[in-house]
Amino acid sequence: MAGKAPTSSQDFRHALLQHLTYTMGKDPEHAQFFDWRMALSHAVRDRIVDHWVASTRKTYEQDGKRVYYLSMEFLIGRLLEDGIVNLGLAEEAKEALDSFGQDYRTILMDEPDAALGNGGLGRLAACFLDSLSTIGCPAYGYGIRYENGLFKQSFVDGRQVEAAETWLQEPHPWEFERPEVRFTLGFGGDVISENGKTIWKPSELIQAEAFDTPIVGWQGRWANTLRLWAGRAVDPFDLGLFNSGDFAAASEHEALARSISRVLYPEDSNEAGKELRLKQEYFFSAASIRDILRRFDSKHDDIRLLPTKVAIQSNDTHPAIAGPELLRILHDERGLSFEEAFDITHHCMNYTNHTLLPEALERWDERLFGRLLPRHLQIIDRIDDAHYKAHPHRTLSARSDGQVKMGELSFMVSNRVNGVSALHTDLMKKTVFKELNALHPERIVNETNGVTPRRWLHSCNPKLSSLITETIGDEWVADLEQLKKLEPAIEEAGWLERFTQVKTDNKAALCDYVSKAHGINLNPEAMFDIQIKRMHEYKRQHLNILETIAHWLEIKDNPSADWVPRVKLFAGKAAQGYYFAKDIIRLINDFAKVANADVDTRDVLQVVFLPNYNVTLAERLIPAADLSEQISTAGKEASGTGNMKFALNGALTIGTLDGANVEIREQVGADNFFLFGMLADEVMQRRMMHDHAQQAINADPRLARALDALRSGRFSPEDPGRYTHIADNLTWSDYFLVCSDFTDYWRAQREVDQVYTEPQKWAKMAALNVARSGWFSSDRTIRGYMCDIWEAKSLIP
Ligand code: BZD
Repeated sequence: MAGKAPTSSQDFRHALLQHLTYTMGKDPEHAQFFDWRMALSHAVRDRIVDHWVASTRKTYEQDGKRVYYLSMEFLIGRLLEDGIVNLGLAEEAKEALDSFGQDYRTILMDEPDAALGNGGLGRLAACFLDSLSTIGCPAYGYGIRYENGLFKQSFVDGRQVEAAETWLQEPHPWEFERPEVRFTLGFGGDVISENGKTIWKPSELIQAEAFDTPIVGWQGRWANTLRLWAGRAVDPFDLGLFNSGDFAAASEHEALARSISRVLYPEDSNEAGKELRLKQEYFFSAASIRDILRRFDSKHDDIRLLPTKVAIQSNDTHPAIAGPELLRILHDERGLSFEEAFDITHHCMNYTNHTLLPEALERWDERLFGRLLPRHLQIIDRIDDAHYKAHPHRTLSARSDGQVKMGELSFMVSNRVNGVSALHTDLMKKTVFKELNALHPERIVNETNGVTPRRWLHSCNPKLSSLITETIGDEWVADLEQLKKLEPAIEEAGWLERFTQVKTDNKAALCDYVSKAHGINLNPEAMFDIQIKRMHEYKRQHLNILETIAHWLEIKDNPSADWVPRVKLFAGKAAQGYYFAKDIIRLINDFAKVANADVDTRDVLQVVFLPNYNVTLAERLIPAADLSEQISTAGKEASGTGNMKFALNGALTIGTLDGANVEIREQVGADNFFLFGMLADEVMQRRMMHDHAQQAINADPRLARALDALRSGRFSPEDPGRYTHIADNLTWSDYFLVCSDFTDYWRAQREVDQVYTEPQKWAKMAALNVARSGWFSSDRTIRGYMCDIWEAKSLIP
């Protein structure tokens, strides 16, 4: 049956049994969850492959423009349910498993979560893959097949402990190894001149081998490819060394080559400056460029047509070396003039910026860069020279102060540069790319992020999805703006009650999970207030916990008052070397221990930090949220995408005017959003005051009391000084203006409490958030890229 698409439950049952028997070599009597999951995955995969082959064939036939999305990260999570849902096979799969006495959910949950990304940037890439396939835009995702994805997080005495992630330990059913697609890449060595030609002679060679994963869109109308590269040695095994008894040295080349695709570097890691990271960036960018050219060459003789067939998107600057690499091949290897090579490269390349934080803008020491990529450093100098000739008064360059600046380089090489929310794009023009924008005012465009409704509503929230489909039909899944049609229903008798019931059921399901997985019983009647994201000072998880501490102290003053019960949930990972962020995790855990044990307060306030945040945990938490915490310092969060997922699932946002919060508030209406805090320009002004934090502390006794509680050691009696440095940091430096925003945050939180006591009002606001979040579909974002940046077309008729 393999390769033939099963249609009915009967067919599907047969396909399942075939794979269990012939792919897994198991008898149903003895099959484990793993065997059933693999058999199911293969049955679904066969069906996907049919669409995949048809799409690939059509792409070759039509020979239109292809989009290449280069990203160091694809945070794809689990794929089985995605495949089943997109193909509309859920009923068939359930029935087939049922008939063998297997539980569908349990089998789905057996799949490891592919965490090939750190956070928003990687998850955005995964949502984009889903939308590209749903829209039918011929596209390839290119990245690295990390053997170890983002670390697993656990807590020991409240502290984050990291362990290696091992998603590839079990066979991965979704990928196809392509041993025939291999490219040899070089590092180091010399650049020489021969007969007037410049030739790079690398001293170290490595191979990149392709692994393909089909990505099927909604209703299987199109499927694209995610191609991930794995490092391989050119000569994997030295028989001479082995025979001489040096077994370890005999395989050393292979071990070294594999290390290039071994680990995902964590965001903000102090280690990120290491040579291996730069090697990873060149490795996957160079392999992808070769693959793109090979595909182009198979159909075309005239390289000048490249920009009509190829649009390359660099997801942040991590793949920025792809530009100089393409230029090098066109100029050095194919003999085009530098100017022509640059022109072609420029018309193929585009760059998305995801941060304005100066410390996060990628820069490389020019000595390291020149040692690994000597020819590319020369090419970057020529790009600078050419830019200088065209714009003699400019002061910026891609290489200066002993560094190679990947943001500036990307800007100069790219045809279009985009920000990820309206505010962020505006700030990009005013700050980091001010000078370059003045020279190239047409280059920067905005494409506000979005999320795929298939995963982030249809799959993760089946009850809300059913209610929506019953109310307005099912076209919303591929056309999310249709959610607007819910608005009249919200006014109808009984609808809001059903909507509220869905939330109640989702909260009960989360309580059940937390109880089973962690032995903690949450109060299902309470408001579920959730902050889930990477741990970072600018995201201000410490503002949240400080306000929670202040609130707890007030409850303790008067335990019998009429408090609105809350469950505060946190989840998120801190980079291994980011000690302040790790201390905030520990503080939340330490405080939770004290507060959750306090008989005076525990009925109205519970605090839980759930370990090992990943895509799967987000899928459980978001449908159960009442309140979404989006409280970054204005001007610092480029967009956010979690904020969109929460609104789409009927949570209300408490947030600053930062990133895409601005557009969420515009869409859902100011009345349906709890706004607080300074605006981006007020933040900049306020920071100029040397004593901004002390002024804020002096003006707000609640804040002063919370900071005193930190200093007193109340939450860490065994080590009273543990959090003094956090209190000191906030008092004396407070770069992210936690203290200055505290009072208004407190005010907004009390407004939240007030509205929560009026269930009708709350439910209506939440329902309006769902109805008005259609614009945040990544389908809309991808259509924007196709039109404004790539000039690409859908091949679905
Ligand atoms: O990108 C995030 C931004 O912080 C979010 O505001 C935004 O919504 C998303 C998507 O545009 N940035 C990241 O996730 N960045 C990283 O993960 C990262 C990874 C490696 C190195 C540097 C940053």
